Amino acid sequence: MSSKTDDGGISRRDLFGSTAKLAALAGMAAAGGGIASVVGGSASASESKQAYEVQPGQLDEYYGFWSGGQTGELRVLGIPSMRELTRIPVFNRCGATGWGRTNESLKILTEGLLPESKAFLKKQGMLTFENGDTHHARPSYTNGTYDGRYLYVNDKTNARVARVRLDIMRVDKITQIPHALGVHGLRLQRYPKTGYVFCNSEFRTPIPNDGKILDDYHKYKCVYTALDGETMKVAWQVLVDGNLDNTDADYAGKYSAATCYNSPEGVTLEQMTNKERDWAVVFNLKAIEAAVQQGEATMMSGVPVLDGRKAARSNFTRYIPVPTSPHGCNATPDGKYFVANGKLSPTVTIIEWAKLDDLFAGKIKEEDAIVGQLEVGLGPLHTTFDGRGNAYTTLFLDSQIVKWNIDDAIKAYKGDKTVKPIRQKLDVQYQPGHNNATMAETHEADGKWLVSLNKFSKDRFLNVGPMKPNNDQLIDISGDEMVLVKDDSAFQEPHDATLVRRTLINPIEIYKRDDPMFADAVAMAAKDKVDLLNDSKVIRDGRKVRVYMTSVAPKFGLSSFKVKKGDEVTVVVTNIDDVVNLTHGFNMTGYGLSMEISPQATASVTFTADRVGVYYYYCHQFCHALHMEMQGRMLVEA
Ligand code: K7E
Ligand code: CUA
Repeated sequence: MSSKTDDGGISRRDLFGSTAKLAALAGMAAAGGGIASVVGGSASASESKQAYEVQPGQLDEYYGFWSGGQTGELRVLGIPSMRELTRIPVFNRCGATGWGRTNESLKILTEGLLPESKAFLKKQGMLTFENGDTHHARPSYTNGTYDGRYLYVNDKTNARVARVRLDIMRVDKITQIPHALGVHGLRLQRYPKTGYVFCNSEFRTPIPNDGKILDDYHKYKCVYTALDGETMKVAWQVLVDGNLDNTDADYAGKYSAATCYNSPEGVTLEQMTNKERDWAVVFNLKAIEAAVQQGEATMMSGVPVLDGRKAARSNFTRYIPVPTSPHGCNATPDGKYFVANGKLSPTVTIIEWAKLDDLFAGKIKEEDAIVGQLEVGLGPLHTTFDGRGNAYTTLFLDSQIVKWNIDDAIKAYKGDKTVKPIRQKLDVQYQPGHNNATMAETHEADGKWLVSLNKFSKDRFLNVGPMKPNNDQLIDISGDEMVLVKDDSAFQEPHDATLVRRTLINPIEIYKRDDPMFADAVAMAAKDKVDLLNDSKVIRDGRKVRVYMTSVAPKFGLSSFKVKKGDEVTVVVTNIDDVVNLTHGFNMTGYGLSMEISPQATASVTFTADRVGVYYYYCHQFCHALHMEMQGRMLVEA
């Protein structure tokens, strides 16, 4: 597994010794030692340069897309107010929308599963996985900035990627990635557009994972996946060494990169961290595409797979040595560099995209692609940018954000002793993971606001029991100094957030009747010769019963319907109100059913009428003064 580049090039002075490394790990587990003092001047005395209060009735300047972590959902916030505007159900179940229970959502949650998952779930009596773990949510790009079409998000637990339609803020496709357990890092192709959704599978496994190889972990493999963001089908996979963590792409459509830990390819903590170097793996997209087109890939599970492991000596990958266990991988908005964040090493490593041409051509060595390595503090996890040449790195162990200048860091690495790249360190409360600044992952980075997503809140909020909220802090970065302006509590666990100028996101207010979300229900109604906007009627088809009804405040089109015990019943509700904000709901008592029907939408749900008696359905959205009266009865005869 060793290679000449493993220990080449970089000064050892920036590395932790192995003792300090384990102490750092212990610190991570125990929420750090204490609160670090402010280095390089406290900002607490400074005033925010911008208004951060958004007055009642005023609108925010940015959308913030928050991953919902272990809840499996997404959240949409307004920035700078930090008001939570909505939630988007993704991998979770949601009573407000019926996500995970309606026919429309179940189709999306099941159709992209791998055959082996479908078979497994069936035996468990489940239709789909019922949890998810979202870490990285990113809106789609055209020419290096957000285009408002889609947003993609990973499920680390079940190796899925979901696509959200930003016009309705609902998921429309979910794909499970083959040969992967735990899709963690996710970033998008920026140029010419998205394009690829790059997915890191974090855990090494036998491929195929069919039980023939179990404990022989040297035979495990890891894949880097490019999903086609339009078709949501896997375009290709590349086998890599080590465990992939985070990923990012350039601004030219030529390369992507991933941080990679566990170069010793162990399975215990000691084994995984027993080397001083891991890698930033870089991927040559053109070489990969050419090989796939020429049929050089092995087809596995219907997906072309190429070997980009070191031993294969391919032109698909290069392994740039960086200090052990790097974490965040962040491309600078000027398109020139990406930064690998040290985590166990107190450094960030700056790698120049343009040097990759020479690297893949064999003209330079791996370590020569590195143009800077700056000591920033303890536990650097993620870096964001202000578009003015500065970078902001979270220091998990120091509980700080460190602001540093990219050009100065490069000069210092070249030996210039006159520059001081570190501009400021600001305490945050506490243990930050990701941070992100407004538009920072586009060529339009504008350096106004930064959010620090802190894992621990300890003393910052009223005590809510042993499990505390996270603390998402808003920081003004528009001036020379960072100024902390706001705390915002968050339920577990918003790993990451993206801040997007509001003019780039343009959701609709009322559904169009030809929306693909409910195309199946519309087609079913057409077969039944039902006009969804006008008809409310029951159609019996053997033991299948289809109940069509309209909803218009404050009435359902049917005040009752009758079925027989054991019938398979499909209720289809169409909201014919053509009024902004006038959403109705449909809940069936005793049957565990709930769904949202927004203006001009159709929603449907199927169940077996196994409980005899009288059951009420009611509208669950307070839609009218007579909302309580918006109800009807399902009569189930024995
Ligand atoms: Cu650092 Cu999953 Cu992006 Cu958490 S990851 S923090
Ligand atoms: Cu419709 Cu309440």
